[in-house]
Amino acid sequence: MVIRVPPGQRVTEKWPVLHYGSIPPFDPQRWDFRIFGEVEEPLRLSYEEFMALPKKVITCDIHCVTRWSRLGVTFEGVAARTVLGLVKIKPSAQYVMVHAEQGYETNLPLSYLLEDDALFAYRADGKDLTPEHGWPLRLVVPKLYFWKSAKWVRGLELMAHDRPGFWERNGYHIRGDPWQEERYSEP
Ligand SMILES: Nc1nc2c(c(=O)[nH]1)N[C@H]1C(S)=C(S)[C@@H](COP(=O)(O)O)O[C@H]1N2
Ligand SMILES: [Mo]
Repeated sequence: MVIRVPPGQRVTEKWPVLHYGSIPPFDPQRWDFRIFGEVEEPLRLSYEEFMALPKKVITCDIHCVTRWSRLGVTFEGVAARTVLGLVKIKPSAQYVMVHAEQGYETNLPLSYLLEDDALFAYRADGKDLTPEHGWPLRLVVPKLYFWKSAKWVRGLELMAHDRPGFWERNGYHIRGDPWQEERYSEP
């Protein structure tokens, strides 16, 4: 049997809503997605351009650091790999800061976004994402705790050195691997 629930997690059938701040408004005319930092040339995609990228569907389990896990969620969107394939990444790039609406940001090693399960999702379980779950676009990084899966995502900053994001500055682990129980940073 394959063990699907990381240590210290409880499975929930519901999908809790969890975020800091309020649900941002969405205006497709003003929305853009930017890739900048350690790239040969920064990129800006309009909403229309982003939505024209090839689609991918994944099914994965999600694990929140507050100890709920939801198993077998199907997400539809654009592979993070596909999005990153649109720029020339400098060899110096090792980490990424994921930027979302209202200044939310979260950091992760670039390697997680190049795995084949990392996705920028606009649908979940066969329906458009609801605003509280990140409409119009959220990141999904199944191999890390769910706080790394930024809702209302607007861009990626490639970085040579790691830098803590919002929750990471507020006590959460710098990496956040649920299988290693990397929940909080050492006091
Ligand atoms: N923009 C943004 N994304 C965010 C957060 C947030 O506060 N702001 N919270 C994170 C946390 S802690 C979790 S557990 C998940 C929750 O996603 P859900 O509400 O779709 O379950 O979103 C993550 N993405
Ligand atoms: Mo979370």
